[in-house]
Amino acid sequence: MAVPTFVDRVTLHVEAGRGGHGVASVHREKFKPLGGPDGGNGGPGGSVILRVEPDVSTLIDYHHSPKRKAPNGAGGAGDHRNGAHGADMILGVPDGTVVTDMQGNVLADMIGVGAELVIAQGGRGGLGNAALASAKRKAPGFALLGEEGESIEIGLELKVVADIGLVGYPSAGKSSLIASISRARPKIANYPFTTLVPNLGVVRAGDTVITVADVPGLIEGAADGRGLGHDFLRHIERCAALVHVIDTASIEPGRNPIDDLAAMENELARYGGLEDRPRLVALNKIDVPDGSDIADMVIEELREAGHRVFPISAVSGAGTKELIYAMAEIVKESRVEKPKVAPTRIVLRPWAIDGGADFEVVRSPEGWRVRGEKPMRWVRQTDFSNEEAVGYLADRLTRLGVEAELLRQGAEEGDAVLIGTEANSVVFDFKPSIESGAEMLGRRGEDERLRDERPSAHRRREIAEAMDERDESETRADVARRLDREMRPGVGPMSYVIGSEDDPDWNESDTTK
Ligand SMILES: Nc1nc2c(ncn2[C@@H]2O[C@H](COP(=O)(O)OP(=O)(O)OP(=O)(O)O)[C@@H](O)[C@H]2O)c(=O)[nH]1
Ligand SMILES: [Mg+2]
Repeated sequence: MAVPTFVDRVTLHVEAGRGGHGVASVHREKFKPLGGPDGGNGGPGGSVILRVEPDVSTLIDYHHSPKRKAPNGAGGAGDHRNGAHGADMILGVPDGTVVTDMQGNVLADMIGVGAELVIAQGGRGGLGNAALASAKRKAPGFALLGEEGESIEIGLELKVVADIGLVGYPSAGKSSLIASISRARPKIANYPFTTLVPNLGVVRAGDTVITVADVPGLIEGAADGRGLGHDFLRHIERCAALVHVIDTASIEPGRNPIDDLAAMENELARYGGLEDRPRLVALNKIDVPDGSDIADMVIEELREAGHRVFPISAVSGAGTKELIYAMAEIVKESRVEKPKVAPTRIVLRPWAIDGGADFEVVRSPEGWRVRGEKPMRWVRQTDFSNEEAVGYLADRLTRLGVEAELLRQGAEEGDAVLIGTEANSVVFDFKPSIESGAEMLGRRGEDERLRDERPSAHRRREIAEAMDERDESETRADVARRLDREMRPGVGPMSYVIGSEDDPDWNESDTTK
């Protein structure tokens, strides 16, 4: 089998980047071993974004590599350096791509060049300890973890966006017609099912520009899977009108324009949903003498039955102008009725942002289950190997009112409290009102030097003292610079990661306790 060049249905697994972790770091200068927290934040992970691109006409790329992951955010660093953002991953899709979840629910119908869908949001970066410092917690010895990026499996299905769809038996001349009236150059041959994938052509009729889709041929029983089946009819679902291309010169027994038209209508009816679309009938191949005779024979009957009929020749071009103008008229009318969606740069989010209460507490056999966007996010951000970080989580939950709600519902000390998804939750022992931040602070929080005097205050005092003995010509800035030179020769500010070997307070026994 030939290698496919057009694919209109794929399953794609996308994963956004994880956010970088924040870092717990302390600023250090030579004579100021504890300058304050300076750990930077992690960068957010890249999101995965689907975007309608004008030059993409197939989903083939995703057929070849059906897994895509956006880059992670970088971790924060000392000296207030934030981690780099993970770049967003933009996945180009053709106009008319329908995005579904694996249950088949439509998440978005992507129409119009530039339409965007953030399909997987990058994880937030974790805050570094500098950003976590507060009046109560001046030098946090922990940082928040970056969060996982969202990941989701989706279905992409292309439904071509065109104004007019050409339908007809194989070899009726659909591809020949589109080649004759537009610059599209589909394959044309005298064997059935030459066309295996839809072709789009742009047709001009005066000042109206319309797009025409040529789809594979239909045969009787297509709805039962005969021929190419009728799956590809999805590519004419969006069309404002259909043009029946009927072969007047067919030599196959049992074929004639009247029966052909009835057979096509029958298949369209079995596919369903296209009943309301206006139809035009093109009797093709009138350049062939037999074809012209047959066209003359049936044209009145078809018109009497209410059809708008156009005898044409895709090869000679006869009659195609009238057909084009009739197509344009219908399209113009439908555009007036249903004006084109103007804003193309819509950013859609498939998941509603939690709008209700911040959390809820429900009793389950395993214990008290806390549900809610915030508590779950906070748990994900918590480094459970760090007691102070766990204390910070407890504080946040208390401030949100989780503890009060647990007490109100009758939770008792020692009860299990679960936060997270059913499959993956963190279990706590309920211990009401003990873990307020100040008490939780470990060794680092006890460092009173930081409390008495912030580094800037200390420096101001140093400078003020030196000002009394300065040379006449020295300004305050000169004094400050001289002090820096004298007191910190050759040593610029630096920082160390808490718990690392550079941490002056670090020793083995602490980390193993
Ligand atoms: N003489 C004549 N031949 C035509 C005309 N239109 C198409 N043909 C011929 O009919 C054959 C089939 O034409 P295609 O355009 O490939 O037909 P199709 O409807 O696209 O067929 P499938 O893609 O197989 O469904 C080719 O040999 C064409 O050259 C016409 O107006 N006059
Ligand atoms: Mg064709």
